[in-house]
Amino acid sequence: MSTQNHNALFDALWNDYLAITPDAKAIHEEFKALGDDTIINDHIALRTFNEGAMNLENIGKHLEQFGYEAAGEYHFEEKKLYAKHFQHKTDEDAPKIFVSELLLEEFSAELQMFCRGLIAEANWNIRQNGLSLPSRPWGKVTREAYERLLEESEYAAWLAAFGLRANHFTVSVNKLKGMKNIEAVNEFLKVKGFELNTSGGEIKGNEEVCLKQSSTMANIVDWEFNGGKHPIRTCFYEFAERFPMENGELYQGFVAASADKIFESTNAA
Ligand code: OOG
Ligand code: NI
Repeated sequence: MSTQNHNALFDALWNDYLAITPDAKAIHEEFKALGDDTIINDHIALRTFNEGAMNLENIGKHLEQFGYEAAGEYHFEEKKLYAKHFQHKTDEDAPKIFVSELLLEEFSAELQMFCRGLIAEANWNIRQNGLSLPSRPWGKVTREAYERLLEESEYAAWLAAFGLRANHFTVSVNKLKGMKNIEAVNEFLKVKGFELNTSGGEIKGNEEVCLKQSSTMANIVDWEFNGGKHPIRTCFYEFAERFPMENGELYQGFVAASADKIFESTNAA
């Protein structure tokens, strides 16, 4: 099978993301004004369920068509998630893709039943039209269903509302010309009035683990539910600074303890 161009995939994901993440658009403009005409993304992230045509394994196969391969795996016991990250085989500047999936069988019978309804819709849709990114292969959920899910899993509620789309893009701080490190990025964002995720500290990770990360809290946007609009957290913007390993190469993986806190950037206000 011939490899499809990943730039078109990222353009579609970026436009979809910007439309519901006004902070990302504003911050992107601020960085550009400081002299960075192109901003390189370190990675993006997708969320999914561990069952059906859109589980992590099937998303992985979809990403292979764009030249990506699996490169690391991560477990999140408390949040009941499993994740892998994917790297492009030849384009070193291509963003990595972090894909996590919700371990449905570890949740209540009620949550499982509700989510399996969404998955059945997704299976039908994907059988007809194939898997596509970004997409929400099921209809609008009700606000009541969303709030029931929130009680058990912020992740499940977010996924039910938004589906398969980039829940964040991540600026590569190493490649920013206008900012010297992640500490400077955070100071800049705070002066400009953006809300940062402080779970586990403003900066997650350190030089020892070869990765420092920070993120905004997801924007709050009026979202169309089945039954009407209601404001909820959409997507966030992340910043990552990578450090060299003992062999001198920049670390390219993720750090589960830090990722665990980054997930909370979409937690309810
Ligand atoms: C992914 C959180 C993990 C990272 O950089 O560690 C992550 C998510 O919120 O879906 O992106
Ligand atoms: Ni991330």
